[in-house]
Amino acid sequence: MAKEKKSALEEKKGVSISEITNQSTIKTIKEKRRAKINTDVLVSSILKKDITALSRAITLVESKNPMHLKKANTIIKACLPHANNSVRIGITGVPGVGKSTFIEAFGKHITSKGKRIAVLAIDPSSSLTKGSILGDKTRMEDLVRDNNAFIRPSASGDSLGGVARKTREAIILCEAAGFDVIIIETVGVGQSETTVHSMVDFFLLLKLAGAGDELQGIKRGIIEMADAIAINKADGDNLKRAKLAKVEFNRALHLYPEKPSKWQPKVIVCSALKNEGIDTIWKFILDFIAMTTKNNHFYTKRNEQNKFWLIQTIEEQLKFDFFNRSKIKKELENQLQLIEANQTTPFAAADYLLGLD
Ligand SMILES: Nc1nc2c(ncn2[C@@H]2O[C@H](COP(=O)(O)OP(=O)(O)OP(=O)(O)O)[C@@H](O)[C@H]2O)c(=O)[nH]1
Ligand SMILES: [Mg+2]
Repeated sequence: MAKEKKSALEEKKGVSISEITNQSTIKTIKEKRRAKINTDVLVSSILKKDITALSRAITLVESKNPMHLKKANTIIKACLPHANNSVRIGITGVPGVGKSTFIEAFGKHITSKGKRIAVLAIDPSSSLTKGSILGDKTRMEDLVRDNNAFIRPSASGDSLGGVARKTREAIILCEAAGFDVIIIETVGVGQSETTVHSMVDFFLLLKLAGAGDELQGIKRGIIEMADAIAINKADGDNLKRAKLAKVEFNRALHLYPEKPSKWQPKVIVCSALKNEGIDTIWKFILDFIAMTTKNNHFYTKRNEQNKFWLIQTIEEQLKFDFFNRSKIKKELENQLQLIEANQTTPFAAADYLLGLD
C-alpha cells in the first residue's frame, strides 16, 4: 500500500523513491524532534510554575492515547527530581458536608500565608456523573480566581486504581510546579478514602454533628485513618451539637491504638462558611509535619506509600494486559458460557484461562 502510494507520487512529481524516503525520514526526525521539544518545553514551563503547561501535562497523563501517555511518562520522569516537597493533605466527607466550601476557605488561608495550593480530586462516581467540577468551581469561586491556587477536577476512569494512578502522577507534576500544599479531595464512597489515604501525609475527615449517635454509620476504618476530624457547620444553632460531637469523637479516638506516627488525632469544630477554625486546622497540620519529620515517620510513610504503589501499579497493569489479550477475551466468553451451563467450575475455568499463552 505504502509502495503504491510512493510510486503514484513518484509519477506525479517526478521524484525518486530515495528522495521520498529521505523526505519521509526527515519528516519523522522532525516529528520526533517536535515531540521531544514539546515535552522539554512543557517540563521547563512547569518548573517555571506555568499553570497552562501544568494543565496540559495533566491532560496528557489522563489521556487514553498511547502517544500521549508516552509523552506523559517522559514529562513525569523529568519532573520527578523536582517533586516530593509539598504537604499532601487528603480530605474526605459525605456529600454535602462542606468539602468544597472548606477547601475554598482553607485554600484562601494558605495563599494568604504566601503559599501555593493545588486541589485535585478522586471521585469514584465521576465516570458516571462526569465529576462534580461545576459544583466545585462555583463553590470555590474565590480560590479559582487566586493566582496561587490551582484546581483540577477529578480524573475519570474505568477503575479506582486507574484514577488513583493519574492522581499520583498529577501530584508529582503539581509539586514540580512548585505547589507547597496539595489537597486530594474525595467523597466518602467505597474504597476511595483508603486510596486517598495511601497517597497523602495528613488525612482530614470532615463530619457533621448528627442527632447524638455520632459514631454510628461511620466506617471504623476511616476514623482509624484520620489525623484530624473537623466537625463542620459549627455555626448558628448547630454550634452546641457540634461541640457535643467533638467530646464524643475525642472519647472514641482515645480508644484506638497509638498510630505509627505517634500523632494523637485531633478533633475540632469549624465553620467553613464563616471561616472559623480553619487556621487551627492548618496549625495542626504544621504541628503534625514538624513532629513526623522529627521522628522520621514522614519519610518512612512516603517510602511505604511508594512501595505500595509499585505493587499496585504492577497489579493494575497485569490485569489490564491480561483482559485485553484477544485470546483471553474470546476464551473468557466461552468459559463464562460453560459456567452458566454448569460444565465447569470458576476455579477450573480460571486455571485454564491463566494457563493460556
Ligand atoms: N451553615 C453552614 N453551611 C455550610 C458550611 N459549609 C458548607 N455549608 C453549606 O453546605 C452545602 C454543601 O456544601 P459543599 O461545600 O458543596 O459540600 P461538599 O461536601 O463539597 O458536597 P459534594 O461536592 O456534593 O460532595 C452548601 O450549601 C454550603 O453552603 C458551614 O460551615 N456552615
Ligand atoms: Mg464538593
